[in-house]
Amino acid sequence: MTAPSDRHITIIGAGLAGALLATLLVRRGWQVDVYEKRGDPRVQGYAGGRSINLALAERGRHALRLAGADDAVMQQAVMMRGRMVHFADGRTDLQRYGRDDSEVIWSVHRGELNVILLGIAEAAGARVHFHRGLSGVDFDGHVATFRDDRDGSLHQARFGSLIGADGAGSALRHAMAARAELGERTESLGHSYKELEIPPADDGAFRIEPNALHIWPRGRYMCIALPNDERTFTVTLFLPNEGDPSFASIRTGAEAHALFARDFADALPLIPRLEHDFEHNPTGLLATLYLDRWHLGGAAVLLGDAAHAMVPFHGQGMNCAFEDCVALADHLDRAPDCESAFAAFQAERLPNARAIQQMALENYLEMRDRVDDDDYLLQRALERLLAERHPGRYVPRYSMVSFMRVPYAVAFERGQVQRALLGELTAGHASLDTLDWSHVDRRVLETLSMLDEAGP
Ligand code: FAD
Ligand code: E1W
Repeated sequence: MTAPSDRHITIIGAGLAGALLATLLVRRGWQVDVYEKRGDPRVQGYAGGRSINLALAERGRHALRLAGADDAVMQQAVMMRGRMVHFADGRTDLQRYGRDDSEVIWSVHRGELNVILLGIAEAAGARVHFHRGLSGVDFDGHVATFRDDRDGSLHQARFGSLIGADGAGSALRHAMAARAELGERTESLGHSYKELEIPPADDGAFRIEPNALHIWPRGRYMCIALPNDERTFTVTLFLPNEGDPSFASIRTGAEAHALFARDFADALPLIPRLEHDFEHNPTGLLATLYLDRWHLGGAAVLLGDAAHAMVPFHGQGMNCAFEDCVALADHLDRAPDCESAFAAFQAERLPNARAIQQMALENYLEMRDRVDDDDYLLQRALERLLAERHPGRYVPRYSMVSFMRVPYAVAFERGQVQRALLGELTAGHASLDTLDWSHVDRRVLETLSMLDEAGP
Protein backbone atom coordinates (compact mmCIF):
# COMPACT_ATOMS: atom_id res chain seq x y z
CA MET A 1 0.00 0.00 0.00
CA THR A 2 1.21 3.48 -0.83
CA ALA A 3 0.62 6.43 1.46
CA PRO A 4 -1.22 9.48 0.08
CA SER A 5 0.67 12.74 0.12
CA ASP A 6 -0.70 16.24 0.54
CA ARG A 7 -1.52 17.01 -3.08
CA HIS A 8 -2.42 13.51 -4.07
CA ILE A 9 -5.78 12.51 -5.50
CA THR A 10 -7.35 9.19 -6.48
CA ILE A 11 -9.71 9.11 -9.45
CA ILE A 12 -12.12 6.20 -9.98
CA GLY A 13 -12.75 5.57 -13.68
CA ALA A 14 -10.47 6.33 -16.65
CA GLY A 15 -13.34 7.02 -19.04
CA LEU A 16 -13.88 10.39 -20.67
CA ALA A 17 -14.04 12.54 -17.54
CA GLY A 18 -11.52 10.55 -15.47
CA ALA A 19 -8.78 10.71 -18.10
CA LEU A 20 -9.34 14.43 -18.78
CA LEU A 21 -9.44 15.35 -15.09
CA ALA A 22 -6.24 13.40 -14.44
CA THR A 23 -4.45 15.52 -17.05
CA LEU A 24 -5.79 18.81 -15.71
CA LEU A 25 -4.75 17.94 -12.13
CA VAL A 26 -1.30 16.58 -12.98
CA ARG A 27 -0.62 19.77 -14.94
CA ARG A 28 -1.46 21.74 -11.79
CA GLY A 29 1.02 19.82 -9.68
CA TRP A 30 -1.16 17.10 -8.24
CA GLN A 31 -0.07 13.48 -7.98
CA VAL A 32 -2.83 11.44 -9.55
CA ASP A 33 -3.66 7.74 -9.48
CA VAL A 34 -6.54 6.58 -11.68
CA TYR A 35 -8.21 3.18 -11.24
CA GLU A 36 -10.15 1.75 -14.18
CA LYS A 37 -12.33 -1.36 -14.11
CA ARG A 38 -11.68 -2.34 -17.72
CA GLY A 39 -8.46 -3.20 -19.51
CA ASP A 40 -6.30 -0.69 -21.37
CA PRO A 41 -8.18 0.14 -24.62
CA ARG A 42 -4.81 0.71 -26.33
CA VAL A 43 -3.86 -2.93 -25.67
CA GLN A 44 -7.05 -4.86 -26.25
CA GLY A 45 -9.13 -2.59 -28.45
CA TYR A 46 -11.92 -0.44 -27.21
CA ALA A 47 -14.74 -2.45 -25.66
CA GLY A 48 -17.23 0.35 -25.20
CA GLY A 49 -20.70 -1.10 -25.00
CA ARG A 50 -22.34 2.26 -25.63
CA SER A 51 -22.62 4.86 -28.36
CA ILE A 52 -19.75 4.57 -30.78
CA ASN A 53 -19.62 8.27 -31.49
CA LEU A 54 -20.51 11.44 -29.67
CA ALA A 55 -21.22 15.05 -30.54
CA LEU A 56 -18.50 17.33 -29.21
CA ALA A 57 -19.47 20.98 -28.75
CA GLU A 58 -17.78 24.16 -27.52
CA ARG A 59 -17.87 23.34 -23.80
CA GLY A 60 -16.11 20.06 -24.41
CA ARG A 61 -13.62 21.59 -26.82
CA HIS A 62 -12.74 24.30 -24.34
CA ALA A 63 -11.86 21.66 -21.73
CA LEU A 64 -9.87 19.68 -24.31
CA ARG A 65 -7.89 22.84 -25.19
CA LEU A 66 -7.01 23.36 -21.52
CA ALA A 67 -5.73 19.76 -21.38
CA GLY A 68 -3.78 20.16 -24.63
CA ALA A 69 -5.92 17.48 -26.30
CA ASP A 70 -8.01 19.51 -28.77
CA ASP A 71 -5.67 19.21 -31.78
CA ALA A 72 -5.35 15.43 -31.51
CA VAL A 73 -9.08 14.99 -31.06
CA MET A 74 -9.98 17.29 -33.94
CA GLN A 75 -7.79 15.26 -36.34
CA GLN A 76 -10.40 12.52 -36.33
CA ALA A 77 -13.52 14.65 -35.81
CA VAL A 78 -16.20 15.05 -38.48
CA MET A 79 -17.96 18.42 -38.75
CA MET A 80 -21.74 18.47 -38.35
CA ARG A 81 -23.19 21.73 -39.66
CA GLY A 82 -26.78 20.99 -38.83
CA ARG A 83 -29.46 18.39 -38.53
CA MET A 84 -30.60 16.61 -41.66
CA VAL A 85 -34.25 15.80 -41.04
CA HIS A 86 -35.58 12.77 -42.91
CA PHE A 87 -39.37 13.06 -43.08
CA ALA A 88 -41.69 10.04 -43.31
CA ASP A 89 -42.45 10.81 -46.98
CA GLY A 90 -38.75 10.66 -47.89
CA ARG A 91 -38.14 14.43 -48.12
CA THR A 92 -35.03 15.72 -46.36
CA ASP A 93 -34.22 19.16 -44.98
CA LEU A 94 -30.83 20.38 -43.74
CA GLN A 95 -31.40 22.75 -40.81
CA ARG A 96 -28.21 24.61 -39.89
CA TYR A 97 -27.27 24.69 -36.22
CA GLY A 98 -25.51 28.06 -36.30
CA ARG A 99 -24.86 31.16 -38.37
CA ASP A 100 -21.87 29.75 -40.29
CA ASP A 101 -19.12 27.12 -40.07
CA SER A 102 -17.80 28.66 -36.85
CA GLU A 103 -21.02 27.43 -35.19
CA VAL A 104 -20.96 23.68 -35.73
CA ILE A 105 -20.56 20.55 -33.63
CA TRP A 106 -18.23 17.60 -34.18
CA SER A 107 -18.71 13.84 -34.27
CA VAL A 108 -15.90 12.06 -32.42
CA HIS A 109 -15.29 8.38 -31.84
CA ARG A 110 -15.69 7.48 -28.16
CA GLY A 111 -12.93 4.85 -28.18
CA GLU A 112 -10.40 7.01 -30.03
CA LEU A 113 -11.19 9.95 -27.78
CA ASN A 114 -10.61 7.82 -24.70
CA VAL A 115 -7.31 6.52 -26.10
CA ILE A 116 -6.11 10.06 -26.86
CA LEU A 117 -7.04 11.30 -23.38
CA LEU A 118 -5.37 8.32 -21.67
CA GLY A 119 -2.16 8.89 -23.67
CA ILE A 120 -2.09 12.56 -22.70
CA ALA A 121 -2.84 11.80 -19.03
CA GLU A 122 -0.03 9.24 -18.78
CA ALA A 123 2.42 11.44 -20.70
CA ALA A 124 1.64 14.26 -18.25
CA GLY A 125 2.49 11.92 -15.34
CA ALA A 126 -0.80 10.40 -14.15
CA ARG A 127 -0.59 6.74 -13.09
CA VAL A 128 -3.43 4.73 -14.63
CA HIS A 129 -4.17 1.28 -13.17
CA PHE A 130 -6.29 -0.95 -15.43
CA HIS A 131 -8.36 -3.96 -14.38
CA ARG A 132 -9.02 -2.25 -11.07
CA GLY A 133 -12.77 -1.98 -10.48
CA LEU A 134 -13.67 -0.21 -7.25
CA SER A 135 -15.49 -2.75 -5.07
CA GLY A 136 -15.51 -1.17 -1.61
CA VAL A 137 -14.42 1.88 0.37
CA ASP A 138 -13.39 2.11 4.03
CA PHE A 139 -13.94 5.84 4.56
CA ASP A 140 -12.70 5.71 8.19
CA GLY A 141 -9.49 3.89 7.38
CA HIS A 142 -9.09 5.74 4.02
CA VAL A 143 -8.58 2.49 2.12
CA ALA A 144 -10.22 1.59 -1.21
CA THR A 145 -10.55 -2.00 -2.46
CA PHE A 146 -10.37 -2.89 -6.14
CA ARG A 147 -11.18 -6.12 -7.92
CA ASP A 148 -9.32 -7.46 -10.94
CA ASP A 149 -11.92 -8.87 -13.35
CA ARG A 150 -9.42 -11.33 -14.84
CA ASP A 151 -8.80 -13.42 -11.72
CA GLY A 152 -11.10 -11.96 -9.08
CA SER A 153 -8.13 -10.85 -6.97
CA LEU A 154 -8.58 -7.93 -4.58
CA HIS A 155 -6.15 -5.02 -4.24
CA GLN A 156 -6.11 -2.18 -1.74
CA ALA A 157 -4.85 1.39 -1.90
CA ARG A 158 -4.79 4.18 0.67
CA PHE A 159 -6.36 7.45 -0.41
CA GLY A 160 -6.74 11.00 0.85
CA SER A 161 -9.65 11.97 -1.40
CA LEU A 162 -11.55 10.01 -4.04
CA ILE A 163 -13.08 11.46 -7.19
CA GLY A 164 -15.82 9.37 -8.77
CA ALA A 165 -15.62 9.53 -12.57
CA ASP A 166 -16.97 5.99 -12.83
CA GLY A 167 -20.08 6.71 -14.87
CA ALA A 168 -23.82 6.26 -14.41
CA GLY A 169 -23.51 2.98 -12.47
CA SER A 170 -20.86 4.52 -10.16
CA ALA A 171 -19.48 2.12 -7.53
CA LEU A 172 -18.16 5.09 -5.56
CA ARG A 173 -21.67 6.55 -5.44
CA HIS A 174 -22.96 3.27 -4.01
CA ALA A 175 -20.23 3.29 -1.37
CA MET A 176 -20.97 6.92 -0.47
CA ALA A 177 -24.73 6.24 -0.30
CA ALA A 178 -24.05 3.58 2.34
CA ARG A 179 -22.48 6.31 4.53
CA ALA A 180 -24.74 9.30 3.92
CA GLU A 181 -28.06 10.21 2.32
CA LEU A 182 -27.27 11.52 -1.16
CA GLY A 183 -30.92 12.10 -2.12
CA GLU A 184 -30.54 9.79 -5.09
CA ARG A 185 -33.43 9.48 -7.59
CA THR A 186 -33.40 7.82 -10.98
CA GLU A 187 -36.12 8.72 -13.45
CA SER A 188 -36.32 6.24 -16.26
CA LEU A 189 -37.39 7.70 -19.58
CA GLY A 190 -39.29 4.56 -20.51
CA HIS A 191 -37.35 4.48 -23.79
CA SER A 192 -34.19 2.61 -24.75
CA TYR A 193 -31.79 2.59 -27.69
CA LYS A 194 -30.04 0.25 -30.06
CA GLU A 195 -27.03 1.01 -32.26
CA LEU A 196 -26.82 0.00 -35.93
CA GLU A 197 -24.20 0.69 -38.59
CA ILE A 198 -24.21 2.30 -42.04
CA PRO A 199 -21.01 1.08 -43.77
CA PRO A 200 -19.20 3.08 -46.48
CA ALA A 201 -20.49 2.83 -50.08
CA ASP A 202 -18.79 0.39 -52.47
CA ASP A 203 -16.43 3.16 -53.66
CA GLY A 204 -15.46 3.89 -50.02
CA ALA A 205 -17.45 7.14 -49.75
CA PHE A 206 -19.99 8.19 -47.14
CA ARG A 207 -23.44 6.86 -48.08
CA ILE A 208 -25.29 10.00 -46.97
CA GLU A 209 -24.33 13.62 -46.30
CA PRO A 210 -21.31 13.36 -43.96
CA ASN A 211 -21.40 16.84 -42.42
CA ALA A 212 -24.72 16.53 -40.62
CA LEU A 213 -26.45 14.81 -37.75
CA HIS A 214 -29.23 12.84 -39.42
CA ILE A 215 -32.60 12.59 -37.68
CA TRP A 216 -35.62 10.51 -38.63
CA PRO A 217 -38.34 11.88 -36.27
CA ARG A 218 -41.45 9.71 -36.04
CA GLY A 219 -43.55 11.00 -33.15
CA ARG A 220 -43.07 8.62 -30.24
CA TYR A 221 -39.81 7.26 -31.58
CA MET A 222 -36.90 8.20 -33.85
CA CYS A 223 -33.53 7.32 -35.36
CA ILE A 224 -30.40 9.45 -35.54
CA ALA A 225 -27.08 8.90 -37.33
CA LEU A 226 -23.69 10.49 -36.65
CA PRO A 227 -20.74 10.24 -39.08
CA ASN A 228 -17.45 8.49 -38.27
CA ASP A 229 -14.14 9.42 -39.88
CA GLU A 230 -13.87 5.93 -41.43
CA ARG A 231 -16.90 6.92 -43.56
CA THR A 232 -19.41 4.90 -41.63
CA PHE A 233 -22.34 6.23 -39.63
CA THR A 234 -23.55 4.98 -36.29
CA VAL A 235 -27.34 4.89 -36.29
CA THR A 236 -29.16 4.95 -32.97
CA LEU A 237 -32.76 3.75 -32.88
CA PHE A 238 -34.73 5.16 -29.91
CA LEU A 239 -37.95 3.29 -29.08
CA PRO A 240 -40.30 3.09 -26.08
CA ASN A 241 -39.91 0.04 -23.84
CA GLU A 242 -43.62 -0.83 -24.08
CA GLY A 243 -46.41 -0.43 -26.64
CA ASP A 244 -46.27 -0.65 -30.41
CA PRO A 245 -43.72 -0.18 -31.82
CA SER A 246 -41.41 -0.74 -28.86
CA PHE A 247 -38.56 -2.93 -27.69
CA ALA A 248 -41.29 -5.19 -26.30
CA SER A 249 -43.06 -5.57 -29.66
CA ILE A 250 -39.93 -5.61 -31.83
CA ARG A 251 -37.67 -8.39 -30.70
CA THR A 252 -36.22 -10.10 -33.75
CA GLY A 253 -34.10 -8.82 -36.62
CA ALA A 254 -36.99 -9.56 -38.99
CA GLU A 255 -39.35 -7.40 -36.91
CA ALA A 256 -36.79 -4.59 -36.88
CA HIS A 257 -36.51 -4.92 -40.66
CA ALA A 258 -40.28 -4.59 -41.01
CA LEU A 259 -40.30 -1.48 -38.79
CA PHE A 260 -37.62 0.14 -40.95
CA ALA A 261 -39.42 -0.84 -44.17
CA ARG A 262 -42.53 0.93 -42.89
CA ASP A 263 -41.16 3.94 -40.99
CA PHE A 264 -37.53 4.49 -42.00
CA ALA A 265 -37.73 3.40 -45.63
CA ASP A 266 -34.86 5.61 -46.86
CA ALA A 267 -32.58 4.32 -44.08
CA LEU A 268 -33.28 0.63 -44.61
CA PRO A 269 -31.07 0.09 -47.69
CA LEU A 270 -28.21 1.90 -45.92
CA ILE A 271 -28.00 -0.66 -43.07
CA PRO A 272 -27.12 -4.03 -44.66
CA ARG A 273 -26.59 -5.78 -41.33
CA LEU A 274 -29.73 -4.39 -39.70
CA GLU A 275 -31.03 -7.77 -38.51
CA HIS A 276 -27.62 -8.81 -37.20
CA ASP A 277 -26.92 -5.46 -35.46
CA PHE A 278 -30.40 -5.42 -33.92
CA GLU A 279 -30.06 -8.93 -32.51
CA HIS A 280 -26.45 -8.69 -31.34
CA ASN A 281 -25.99 -5.14 -30.05
CA PRO A 282 -27.14 -4.51 -26.50
CA THR A 283 -30.23 -2.42 -25.77
CA GLY A 284 -29.24 0.64 -23.73
CA LEU A 285 -31.47 2.15 -21.05
CA LEU A 286 -32.07 5.89 -20.77
CA ALA A 287 -32.59 7.67 -17.48
CA THR A 288 -31.89 10.86 -15.56
CA LEU A 289 -30.02 10.55 -12.26
CA TYR A 290 -30.56 13.25 -9.65
CA LEU A 291 -28.56 13.63 -6.43
CA ASP A 292 -28.90 16.33 -3.79
CA ARG A 293 -25.34 15.79 -2.64
CA TRP A 294 -22.25 15.05 -4.67
CA HIS A 295 -19.60 14.86 -1.90
CA LEU A 296 -18.84 13.28 1.43
CA GLY A 297 -16.86 15.94 3.28
CA GLY A 298 -13.37 16.02 1.78
CA ALA A 299 -13.23 12.24 1.37
CA ALA A 300 -15.09 11.80 -1.91
CA VAL A 301 -16.85 13.69 -4.70
CA LEU A 302 -18.72 12.62 -7.84
CA LEU A 303 -18.72 14.20 -11.30
CA GLY A 304 -19.90 13.49 -14.83
CA ASP A 305 -22.45 10.71 -15.27
CA ALA A 306 -21.73 9.37 -11.77
CA ALA A 307 -23.23 12.61 -10.38
CA HIS A 308 -25.85 13.54 -12.98
CA ALA A 309 -26.45 11.09 -15.82
CA MET A 310 -28.87 12.56 -18.34
CA VAL A 311 -30.77 11.46 -21.42
CA PRO A 312 -28.59 11.96 -24.53
CA PHE A 313 -30.91 14.18 -26.59
CA HIS A 314 -28.91 17.38 -26.34
CA GLY A 315 -25.58 15.65 -26.95
CA GLN A 316 -24.20 17.30 -23.81
CA GLY A 317 -23.44 14.51 -21.30
CA MET A 318 -19.73 14.33 -22.15
CA ASN A 319 -19.52 18.08 -22.75
CA CYS A 320 -20.99 18.69 -19.30
CA ALA A 321 -18.69 16.07 -17.72
CA PHE A 322 -15.67 17.85 -19.27
CA GLU A 323 -16.93 21.20 -17.98
CA ASP A 324 -17.22 19.57 -14.53
CA CYS A 325 -13.56 18.53 -14.74
CA VAL A 326 -12.39 22.10 -15.41
CA ALA A 327 -14.57 23.45 -12.59
CA LEU A 328 -13.33 20.86 -10.08
CA ALA A 329 -9.68 21.39 -11.02
CA ASP A 330 -10.17 25.16 -10.55
CA HIS A 331 -11.83 24.72 -7.15
CA LEU A 332 -9.11 22.30 -6.00
CA ASP A 333 -6.52 24.94 -6.94
CA ARG A 334 -8.26 27.80 -5.18
CA ALA A 335 -9.73 26.21 -2.05
CA PRO A 336 -7.72 25.65 1.16
CA ASP A 337 -8.71 21.97 1.39
CA CYS A 338 -10.59 19.27 -0.48
CA GLU A 339 -13.77 19.60 1.55
CA SER A 340 -14.23 23.27 0.68
CA ALA A 341 -13.24 22.61 -2.94
CA PHE A 342 -15.84 19.83 -3.23
CA ALA A 343 -18.53 21.97 -1.59
CA ALA A 344 -17.80 24.93 -3.89
CA PHE A 345 -17.77 22.60 -6.91
CA GLN A 346 -21.17 21.20 -5.99
CA ALA A 347 -22.61 24.66 -5.34
CA GLU A 348 -21.45 25.85 -8.75
CA ARG A 349 -22.26 22.78 -10.83
CA LEU A 350 -25.37 21.17 -9.35
CA PRO A 351 -27.81 23.86 -10.58
CA ASN A 352 -26.16 23.74 -14.01
CA ALA A 353 -26.41 19.95 -14.16
CA ARG A 354 -30.11 20.17 -13.30
CA ALA A 355 -30.59 22.71 -16.10
CA ILE A 356 -28.94 20.60 -18.82
CA GLN A 357 -30.74 17.48 -17.60
CA GLN A 358 -34.04 19.32 -18.07
CA MET A 359 -33.06 20.75 -21.45
CA ALA A 360 -32.00 17.27 -22.62
CA LEU A 361 -35.41 15.88 -21.70
CA GLU A 362 -37.17 18.76 -23.48
CA ASN A 363 -35.05 18.25 -26.56
CA TYR A 364 -36.29 14.68 -26.85
CA LEU A 365 -39.89 15.83 -27.22
CA GLU A 366 -38.79 18.53 -29.65
CA MET A 367 -36.75 16.09 -31.76
CA ARG A 368 -39.37 13.38 -31.89
CA ASP A 369 -42.46 15.27 -32.71
CA ARG A 370 -42.02 18.98 -33.23
CA VAL A 371 -39.48 19.29 -36.05
CA ASP A 372 -42.27 18.98 -38.64
CA ASP A 373 -44.98 20.94 -36.82
CA ASP A 374 -46.17 24.25 -38.40
CA ASP A 375 -46.32 26.40 -35.24
CA TYR A 376 -42.92 25.15 -34.28
CA LEU A 377 -41.46 25.92 -37.72
CA LEU A 378 -42.90 29.45 -37.63
CA GLN A 379 -41.37 30.05 -34.20
CA ARG A 380 -38.01 28.67 -35.39
CA ALA A 381 -38.12 30.99 -38.42
CA LEU A 382 -38.83 33.99 -36.18
CA GLU A 383 -36.06 32.89 -33.83
CA ARG A 384 -33.58 32.97 -36.71
CA LEU A 385 -34.59 36.51 -37.64
CA LEU A 386 -34.48 37.71 -34.03
CA ALA A 387 -31.01 36.22 -33.59
CA GLU A 388 -29.88 38.19 -36.69
CA ARG A 389 -31.60 41.43 -35.67
CA HIS A 390 -30.42 41.25 -32.05
CA PRO A 391 -27.03 39.54 -31.92
CA GLY A 392 -25.85 38.96 -28.35
CA ARG A 393 -29.33 39.70 -27.05
CA TYR A 394 -31.61 37.15 -28.67
CA VAL A 395 -29.39 34.03 -28.71
CA PRO A 396 -31.16 30.74 -29.50
CA ARG A 397 -31.02 28.30 -26.58
CA TYR A 398 -29.38 25.67 -28.75
CA SER A 399 -26.57 28.17 -29.49
CA MET A 400 -26.10 29.09 -25.82
CA VAL A 401 -25.79 25.39 -24.96
CA SER A 402 -23.71 24.23 -27.92
CA PHE A 403 -21.58 27.17 -29.08
CA MET A 404 -21.06 29.17 -25.88
CA ARG A 405 -20.01 28.52 -22.32
CA VAL A 406 -22.66 30.54 -20.52
CA PRO A 407 -23.76 28.48 -17.50
CA TYR A 408 -26.42 25.94 -18.45
CA ALA A 409 -28.75 27.48 -15.85
CA VAL A 410 -28.50 30.84 -17.63
CA ALA A 411 -29.21 29.19 -20.99
CA PHE A 412 -32.23 27.49 -19.45
CA GLU A 413 -33.65 30.68 -17.88
CA ARG A 414 -33.12 32.86 -20.95
CA GLY A 415 -34.51 30.03 -23.06
CA GLN A 416 -37.76 30.16 -21.09
CA VAL A 417 -38.05 33.92 -21.56
CA GLN A 418 -37.34 33.57 -25.27
CA ARG A 419 -39.82 30.74 -25.74
CA ALA A 420 -42.59 32.78 -24.12
CA LEU A 421 -41.68 35.72 -26.35
CA LEU A 422 -41.83 33.60 -29.52
CA GLY A 423 -45.25 32.29 -28.48
CA GLU A 424 -46.51 35.81 -27.78
CA LEU A 425 -45.18 37.31 -31.04
CA THR A 426 -46.44 34.54 -33.33
CA ALA A 427 -49.86 34.13 -31.66
CA GLY A 428 -52.58 34.56 -34.30
CA HIS A 429 -50.05 34.71 -37.16
CA ALA A 430 -49.74 32.03 -39.86
CA SER A 431 -46.65 33.65 -41.41
CA LEU A 432 -43.97 36.17 -40.47
CA ASP A 433 -45.19 38.59 -43.20
CA THR A 434 -47.96 39.94 -40.97
CA LEU A 435 -45.69 40.84 -38.03
CA ASP A 436 -45.22 44.47 -36.92
CA TRP A 437 -41.42 44.62 -36.68
CA SER A 438 -41.21 47.78 -34.59
CA HIS A 439 -43.40 46.05 -32.02
CA VAL A 440 -41.33 42.86 -32.27
CA ASP A 441 -38.05 44.71 -31.73
CA ARG A 442 -39.46 46.72 -28.83
CA ARG A 443 -40.59 43.52 -27.11
CA VAL A 444 -37.13 41.96 -27.54
CA LEU A 445 -35.44 45.01 -26.01
CA GLU A 446 -37.95 45.07 -23.14
CA THR A 447 -37.59 41.39 -22.29
CA LEU A 448 -33.94 40.50 -22.91
CA SER A 449 -30.74 42.08 -21.65
CA MET A 450 -27.46 41.65 -23.53
CA LEU A 451 -25.89 38.27 -22.81
CA ASP A 452 -22.58 39.32 -21.30
CA GLU A 453 -21.00 35.96 -20.52
CA ALA A 454 -17.74 34.95 -22.25
CA GLY A 455 -18.58 33.28 -25.53
CA PRO A 456 -16.59 31.06 -27.89
P1 FAD B 1 -18.08 7.17 -18.66
O1 FAD B 1 -17.67 7.68 -19.99
O2 FAD B 1 -19.18 6.18 -18.57
O3 FAD B 1 -16.77 6.56 -17.98
C1 FAD B 1 -16.81 5.84 -16.77
C2 FAD B 1 -15.55 5.00 -16.66
O4 FAD B 1 -15.49 4.41 -15.36
C3 FAD B 1 -15.50 3.86 -17.66
O5 FAD B 1 -14.22 3.79 -18.24
C4 FAD B 1 -15.81 2.64 -16.82
O6 FAD B 1 -15.23 1.45 -17.30
C5 FAD B 1 -15.20 3.04 -15.49
N1 FAD B 1 -15.80 2.35 -14.33
C6 FAD B 1 -17.08 1.99 -14.15
N2 FAD B 1 -17.23 1.39 -12.96
C7 FAD B 1 -16.00 1.38 -12.36
C8 FAD B 1 -15.50 0.89 -11.13
N3 FAD B 1 -16.30 0.27 -10.25
N4 FAD B 1 -14.20 1.05 -10.85
C9 FAD B 1 -13.37 1.68 -11.74
N5 FAD B 1 -13.79 2.14 -12.94
C10 FAD B 1 -15.09 2.00 -13.24
N6 FAD B 1 -22.59 13.05 -24.62
C11 FAD B 1 -22.21 14.06 -25.44
O7 FAD B 1 -21.60 15.03 -24.97
N7 FAD B 1 -22.51 14.05 -26.77
C12 FAD B 1 -23.21 13.03 -27.35
O8 FAD B 1 -23.46 13.06 -28.55
C13 FAD B 1 -23.64 11.95 -26.51
N8 FAD B 1 -24.34 10.93 -27.04
C14 FAD B 1 -24.73 9.90 -26.24
C15 FAD B 1 -25.49 8.88 -26.79
C16 FAD B 1 -25.93 7.83 -25.99
C17 FAD B 1 -26.77 6.74 -26.61
C18 FAD B 1 -25.59 7.81 -24.61
C19 FAD B 1 -26.05 6.69 -23.72
C20 FAD B 1 -24.83 8.84 -24.07
C21 FAD B 1 -24.40 9.90 -24.86
N9 FAD B 1 -23.65 10.96 -24.33
C22 FAD B 1 -23.28 12.00 -25.13
C23 FAD B 1 -23.31 11.01 -22.90
C24 FAD B 1 -21.89 10.54 -22.61
O9 FAD B 1 -21.72 9.23 -23.10
C25 FAD B 1 -21.62 10.55 -21.11
O10 FAD B 1 -22.14 11.70 -20.52
C26 FAD B 1 -20.12 10.49 -20.84
O11 FAD B 1 -19.59 9.27 -21.31
C27 FAD B 1 -19.86 10.62 -19.34
O12 FAD B 1 -18.49 10.48 -19.08
P2 FAD B 1 -17.99 9.89 -17.70
O13 FAD B 1 -16.50 9.92 -17.78
O14 FAD B 1 -18.69 10.55 -16.58
O15 FAD B 1 -18.50 8.37 -17.70
C1 E1W C 1 -26.99 17.56 -30.86
C2 E1W C 1 -27.59 11.34 -29.22
C3 E1W C 1 -27.76 12.77 -29.67
C4 E1W C 1 -26.66 13.60 -29.66
C5 E1W C 1 -26.82 14.92 -30.07
C6 E1W C 1 -28.07 15.46 -30.38
C7 E1W C 1 -29.18 14.60 -30.45
C8 E1W C 1 -30.54 15.01 -30.94
C9 E1W C 1 -29.00 13.26 -30.07
C10 E1W C 1 -29.30 17.63 -30.34
C11 E1W C 1 -29.94 18.15 -31.51
C12 E1W C 1 -25.72 16.83 -30.94
N1 E1W C 1 -28.11 16.85 -30.59
N2 E1W C 1 -29.64 17.92 -32.77
N3 E1W C 1 -30.47 18.56 -33.52
N4 E1W C 1 -31.27 19.22 -32.76
N5 E1W C 1 -30.96 18.98 -31.52
O1 E1W C 1 -26.98 18.77 -31.06
O2 E1W C 1 -25.69 15.70 -30.14
CL1 E1W C 1 -30.36 12.21 -30.12
